[in-house]
Amino acid sequence: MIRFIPSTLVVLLLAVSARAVPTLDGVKDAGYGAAWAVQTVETGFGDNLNELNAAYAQIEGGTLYLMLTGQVQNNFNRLNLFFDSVPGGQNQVQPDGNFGGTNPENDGWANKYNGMTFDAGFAADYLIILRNGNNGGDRFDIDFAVVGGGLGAFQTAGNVFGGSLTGSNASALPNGIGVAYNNSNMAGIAGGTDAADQAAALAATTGLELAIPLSVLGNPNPEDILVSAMINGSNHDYLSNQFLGGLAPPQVNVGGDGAGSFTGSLAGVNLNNLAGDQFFRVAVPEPASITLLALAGAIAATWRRRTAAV
Ligand SMILES: [Ca+2]
Ligand SMILES: [Ca+2]
Ligand SMILES: [Ca+2]
Ligand SMILES: [Ca+2]
Repeated sequence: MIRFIPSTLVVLLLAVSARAVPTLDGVKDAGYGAAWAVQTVETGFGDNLNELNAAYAQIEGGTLYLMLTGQVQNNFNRLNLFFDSVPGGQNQVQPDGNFGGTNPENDGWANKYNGMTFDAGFAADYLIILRNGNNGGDRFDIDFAVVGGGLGAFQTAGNVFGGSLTGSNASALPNGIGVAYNNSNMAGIAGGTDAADQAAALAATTGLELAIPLSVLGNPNPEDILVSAMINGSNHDYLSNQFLGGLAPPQVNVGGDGAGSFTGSLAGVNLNNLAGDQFFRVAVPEPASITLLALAGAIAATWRRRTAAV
């Protein structure tokens, strides 16, 4: 009895510390555990070309690892990830600093998103833009922007995989963001507008993987990080129906007006008018020493009571 309790604690501690740091390779690691968002709608942008099957997250050593299974087409369509991780931010997106707003001018995103409204409860603070295609050779590009940070508040890096659509780069941006892309998914959800096969979505294991230092996101508490992921056209002005959190089926592409029309901007998109939250929470606190200590205390108390009873 006396030896049983310490060994239980040792096993517990080993189990918690054994979770491996994800490998940045575009393949979902086992350590990610359950998905934080699963696709709800078939893709309107092409099966196995543009689809977001599910989202996984893990925080290790002050870095958020984010895995989105699926792919974004090699025609420079944009996979945009907005983060709400600190107080304030933009629930309705402003134009860039050259057009009366406060946003950076990188990639022309802000003036196309100008007027788009996120769901209530989401006010964007940061944006990561991912795209790939062939322009003077195969390439994969990444941007990071501080929403509301002013014209120059961004970083951009082109051809981060060295002449390839796919690969891994652990320091793609100067701020330490790493990215990997594996575009080999040939399963997951199907094309269409109806309800997605969520079991198929959960079975997909390849796609986009990011390593994001929490310092880049304002050093938030892990449970305070919200992500709104969406596949957009190459000019940031025509949204697909691929969001995480997902849209309610049946759902055509969102387009620029929320109903699939091209309008030249996203000003007509109000995500409050589309059912569900088009964002998900990354509720993955780091292994909490406080929780472990509390658990150890509870076990020790039980042991003392049992010892006293004997
Ligand atoms: Ca991986
Ligand atoms: Ca915010
Ligand atoms: Ca598919
Ligand atoms: Ca919504």
